[in-house]
Amino acid sequence: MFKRRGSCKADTAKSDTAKDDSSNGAAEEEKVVRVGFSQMENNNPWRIAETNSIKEEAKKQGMELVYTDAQGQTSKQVSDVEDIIAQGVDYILLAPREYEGLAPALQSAKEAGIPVILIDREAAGEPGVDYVTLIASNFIEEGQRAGEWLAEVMDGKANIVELTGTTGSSVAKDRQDGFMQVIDTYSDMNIIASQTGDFARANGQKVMENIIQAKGEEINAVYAHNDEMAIGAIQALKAAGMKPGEDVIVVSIDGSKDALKAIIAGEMGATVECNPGFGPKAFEVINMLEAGEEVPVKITNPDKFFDVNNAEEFLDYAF
Ligand code: GYE
Repeated sequence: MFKRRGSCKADTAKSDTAKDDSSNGAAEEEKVVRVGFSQMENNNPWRIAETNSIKEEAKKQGMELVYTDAQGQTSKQVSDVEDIIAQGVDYILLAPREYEGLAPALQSAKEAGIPVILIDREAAGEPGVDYVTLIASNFIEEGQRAGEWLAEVMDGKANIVELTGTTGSSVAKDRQDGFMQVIDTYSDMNIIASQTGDFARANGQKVMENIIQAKGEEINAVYAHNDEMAIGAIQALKAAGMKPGEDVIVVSIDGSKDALKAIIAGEMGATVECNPGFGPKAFEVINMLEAGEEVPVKITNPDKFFDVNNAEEFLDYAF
């Protein structure tokens, strides 16, 4: 029998009664679990890897996936979630583009009695009440690790360009905060420019081009909130006749295949891993809810760290 959503406090009594009713016999036993997945965009390899991981795992689990892509628009993502709710799914996997912006979607799902599992970013709400759990990396720690590596390599002295992620996202805020916590302890580690590249390669390149025009040779380090923007920045540096890896040390986050290749080529210094393979964990949580088990309100993914010492070794592993 199904003990669907047994541990989610967001449940309404009404839906529990309906779902827990095993008197329907065989029909109920065979019911396919339907999962909505609201993706925010698919504009970089990290997102595509995450989408594929969720799709593959849904298939493996024999569950039906109702999938939407908000194409980088927070307002579309809110209406995507409404559409998913209207389709009467059993669970929603939500990768929220913005922290505050997706709060209304959490409320709509709560009103409909559909448990939401947040993946990879946070949205404003109370864990265990407005959503079941958040599966994500520790973004503050990612920022700290990038900062520590940079401070060591630069001997505590650097003029840093920071390329930030999507404005209003929990991840961009945390990666900035974590990095600053470390940088602030060094008097000669300074951010000389900080602008958003929206987690995209082309934007990272464009923003970096402008910053190079303003700051030129003053720049000797780049901290990008993800690999795509770091790679865009490397392209901008090269186009301006500067040597990434020599004149300018680049550190970022994600651990993509392209980033590891850039490390091997000597153009990128290091990248903190942020693994996009959310499928297995997300569906493990769904299975736990199906079994009526208690789910922790936060599930933190472990992250590796890649630099010149292990980039080659992990090239196949990377997405
Ligand atoms: O680092 C980035 C993506 O939310 C953790 O978003 C995720 C970040 C990831 O677009 O590449």
